[in-house]
Amino acid sequence: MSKGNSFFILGGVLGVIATSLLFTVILYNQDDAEVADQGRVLRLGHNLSVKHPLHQSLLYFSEELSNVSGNQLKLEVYPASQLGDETKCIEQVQSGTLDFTKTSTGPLGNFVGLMKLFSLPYLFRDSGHYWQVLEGEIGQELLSKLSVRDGGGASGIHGLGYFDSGSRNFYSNVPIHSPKDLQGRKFRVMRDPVAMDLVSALGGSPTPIPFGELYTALKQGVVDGAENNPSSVLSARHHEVAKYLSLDAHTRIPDLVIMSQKTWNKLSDQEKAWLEASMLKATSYQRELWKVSEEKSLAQIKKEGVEVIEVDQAPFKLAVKPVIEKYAQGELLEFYNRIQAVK
Ligand code: EAX
Repeated sequence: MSKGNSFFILGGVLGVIATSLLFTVILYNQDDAEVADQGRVLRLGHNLSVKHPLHQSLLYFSEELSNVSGNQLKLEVYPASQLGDETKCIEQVQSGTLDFTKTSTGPLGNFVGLMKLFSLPYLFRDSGHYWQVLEGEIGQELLSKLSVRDGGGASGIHGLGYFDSGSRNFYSNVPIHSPKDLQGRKFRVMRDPVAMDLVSALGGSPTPIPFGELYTALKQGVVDGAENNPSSVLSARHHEVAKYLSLDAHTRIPDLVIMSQKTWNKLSDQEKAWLEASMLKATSYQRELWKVSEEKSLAQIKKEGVEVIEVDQAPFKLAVKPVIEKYAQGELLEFYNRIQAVK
């Protein structure tokens, strides 16, 4: 090979390398431009209606996130069980096919046993006690424990923050004044073993049904009643098919915004900070909205013909004691005692 030829070949090779490098740089910059332009889009699925204050709070969370990140991190909210009921959404979050869900801690107890704590009857004295615990050291500790599954190891879930979900009360097609009125009747519960035991302890038959299917179940008489807060009753129009609501306030189970640990791990520190800041704002927004909504919803369902019954809570508290004894064991008992000690 002559000197001239090898120079020619070398020149060709260098040319190809330079061209590929140039294309790589152009393509890389284009990718970057796209991320900057469109932002990262995450998805959240939940089971409540668009009329529910929780949905409005999630939209607020999404707006805050777009604002604080200058549209670099966005959240799409899919309501009304479009992406599945609560348990299905938790499973998807765990496996990483869904980024976020808003769920009651009720069904979460099947994934992280410690969450059953929140389903214990009369755990909190009132709304003040509830928020003092959730916003304090105990609440934050419990939130971080969501990432650990029973017996150690990762759960795949990252807890982001609590929302108010008020107290849960029985509503039915018959008036309930005391536990004996539950006898021989079927009550819908979440997919939550503690809620099942609670209804049984009061003498009723617990029937787990996804929230999105409950209207039909009540209408068709598959169940005689259910238990929830006034905002959920009204926004799902259950008051059309259950004419009595008893203010027994047997539980105060929080709603939670949870994330897939896989998604969380993919985010930059900046993105994580944006999420935390928006969640904090959404939490205070939701608390205010909740207070108004709870009162208004109760007044509205009364206006639409529901009889609201003030009950003596004492016989309810007495009947559910064995449920507390059954679940308050080990670590859960430690948290139970710490919560009771918060004044
Ligand atoms: O998270 O299923 C239920 O009864 C829950 O209260 C509802 O999904 C709120």
